[in-house]
Amino acid sequence: MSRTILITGATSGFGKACAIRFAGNGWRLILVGRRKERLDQLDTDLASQTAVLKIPLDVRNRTEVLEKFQSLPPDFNEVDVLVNNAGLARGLLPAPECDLDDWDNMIDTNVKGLTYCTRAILPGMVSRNSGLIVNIGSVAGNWPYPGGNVYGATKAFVQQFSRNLRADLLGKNIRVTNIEPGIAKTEFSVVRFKGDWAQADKVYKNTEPLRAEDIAGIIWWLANLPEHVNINQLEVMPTMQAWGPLAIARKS
Ligand code: NDP
Ligand code: 8X3
Repeated sequence: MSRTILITGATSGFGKACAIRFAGNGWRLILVGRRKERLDQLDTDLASQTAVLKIPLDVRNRTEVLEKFQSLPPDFNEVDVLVNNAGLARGLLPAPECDLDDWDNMIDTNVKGLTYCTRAILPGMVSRNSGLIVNIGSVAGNWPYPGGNVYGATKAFVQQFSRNLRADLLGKNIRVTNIEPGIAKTEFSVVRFKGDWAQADKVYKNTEPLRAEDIAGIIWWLANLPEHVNINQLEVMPTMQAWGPLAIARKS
């Protein structure tokens, strides 16, 4: 029987690439995102390859997440892989200048939304004693950078939440992996810079970032590892990215 993957943030970037990768291999898809027209388009594109269930919702809506994820139709209610990918950065300003609405948005989506999705899907995995949860963290959860303030902190939450899930699930046949990508060309920067494509383009100018398909390939690899193997965390950067020196303020 074909297996089922639930992908949050399937309308773009990593999530969309992941949907395409798994559809091509016959997995049933549960696709989640706010932009319904994009879910419809993906459904149209992939319907010839596999069965698709579209769930247009905002992961920040706790009631809706729980309602929809806990009443999946019979063909889709055994989720083998949950990809907690929906997320965003808003702004790159220093903390004293940040908009609190942006901070709320990142915390509500990257932290709270991710926990709602996980909590809704976990009991089914536990009762079947089988499953894989792939959380999408970030290098920003490991390494601070100017303007990363709340975004990086939400991804540090994802890292520790992933590890704590492993601790709670010890003895069960359920795996949890936190993927921590570096710079990747998706709609991420357009969202971070609130629709300013010129500013977003500068992020990727004259370099070779990761591609969404690279992350989809890693998720595919994770889903096909032997069940006794758990990758706890996986930090991945493009070859053209590395660390800089620590910053030092000097008196003039
Ligand atoms: P994109 O902006 O291309 O995709 C983000 C996806 O998240 C979209 O499908 C969007 O769908 C969905 N999403 C955002 N907010 C919500 C919400 N409230 N409810 C439901 N879905 C939501 O960016 P990426 O593919 O790059 O981002 C995917 C993940 O990867 C994020 O968690 C991001 O933080 C992380 N990441 C990205 C990196 C990068 O450089 N690109 C590097 C490291 C991590 P919709 O708007 O339709 O709801
Ligand atoms: C996205 C990567 O470096 O822009 O999580 O924060 S970065």
